[in-house]
Amino acid sequence: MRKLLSTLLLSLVVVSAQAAVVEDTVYINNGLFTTVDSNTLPYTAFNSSSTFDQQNTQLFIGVGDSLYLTIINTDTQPHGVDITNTTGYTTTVGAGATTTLACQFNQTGIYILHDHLNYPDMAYFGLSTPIVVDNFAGSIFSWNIKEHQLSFNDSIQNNGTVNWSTYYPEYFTINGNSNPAINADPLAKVTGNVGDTLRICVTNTGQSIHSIHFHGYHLRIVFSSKDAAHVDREKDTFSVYPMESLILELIPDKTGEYPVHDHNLVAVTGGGIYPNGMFLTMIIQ
Ligand SMILES: [Cu+2]
Repeated sequence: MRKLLSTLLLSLVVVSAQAAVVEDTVYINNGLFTTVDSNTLPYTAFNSSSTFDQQNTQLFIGVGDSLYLTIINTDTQPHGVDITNTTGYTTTVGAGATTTLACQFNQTGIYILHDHLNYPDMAYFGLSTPIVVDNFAGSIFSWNIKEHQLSFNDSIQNNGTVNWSTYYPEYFTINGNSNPAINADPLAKVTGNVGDTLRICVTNTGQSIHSIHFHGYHLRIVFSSKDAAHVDREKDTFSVYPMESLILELIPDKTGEYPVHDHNLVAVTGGGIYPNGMFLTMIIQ
């Protein structure tokens, strides 16, 4: 018992020694999202500067870190700020206003910073991005996966209502890009060497279920926001529900170029054209 206690105390000391204070600032910006076929749709994103970028900024912190987040709303309407699977971090930020949020996460996982007002409309409209909490020292890739329906974005931008039972998205993106642009994003493009341990964070901030299929490999589930019982399962296809997330681990044992795509094949299209959707390749050397 005493040994157990001292081991526990020791591990507490080790955890607190690693924890850091992280300060970050995100801007809420309204702008135009450009699709793979050069359509534009209204969009609102969390960005790292006051310039609109359709690629949401993602946050990465260690387990036990204290995150002091400043949120600056450059939009002309108020927005909500909330974090999935937490309590006590819910607030709002007025048009042109700034708010701060202090939070801490004590387990490896992914939480989604999002706008909870008119839910899920604004979260769908772009205001949803992962906060990855992981002390993993190797290569971490992170995919914010999403789908888009032009008419829904037009309607939300004009303060209209949308009928989710009629949702029929025509664009599918990872970190704001469709194939082939996904492959130019170092946060999305999985690259590594045989024997490396790679982690791939998958966060679905859309409103459709996405089923991600890895060719050539099985990956181990390190974290599942939806079902903790799935941890340690090794599979090649992973369903990710809306506003849910997974951390997957891959230790490649062979070289090659391996496709990854959404097994729901409409999600590999963009504006009806294949393969301009959720598709990338992993490069193992
Ligand atoms: Cu496949």
